[in-house]
Amino acid sequence: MKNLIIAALLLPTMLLAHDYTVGGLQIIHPAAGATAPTAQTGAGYFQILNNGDAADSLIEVIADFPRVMIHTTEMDGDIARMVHVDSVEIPAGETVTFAPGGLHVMFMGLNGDPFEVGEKFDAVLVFENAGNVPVVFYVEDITDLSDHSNH
Ligand SMILES: [Cu+2]
Repeated sequence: MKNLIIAALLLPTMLLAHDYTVGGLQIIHPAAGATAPTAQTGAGYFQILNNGDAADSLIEVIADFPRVMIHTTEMDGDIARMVHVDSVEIPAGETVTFAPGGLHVMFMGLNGDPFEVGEKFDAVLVFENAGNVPVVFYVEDITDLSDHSNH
């Protein structure tokens, strides 16, 4: 990840909430959880507010990893399972939260380059109506309750 750090942003990340507004959508604080050194996957989170009059859908996330997917977490008895979702609707007037234990973006194929606190990386959130929204994920110390060992 080191080549993706944005050198200009050297301020303490914990103090900086960041957000992006496009049309009626507001994307709040994209953040990814720091991973173990050998992790193959990392997870990203944010909130999306839809202040507009029409629903929109997050249909894809693009970033510089071998594979990026939108997942949700479903409970199968006591076992949390990852389920791939094709799109996430953001209804008008509502907020959708990506958070540990629920919806998340899965960055796959870290291949020995783990997410470390303080790093940042670029991504593009692709919405059906709002189009491509470039964002920066901040890597933070986020407790991930879900088990990512099997994908
Ligand atoms: Cu996942």
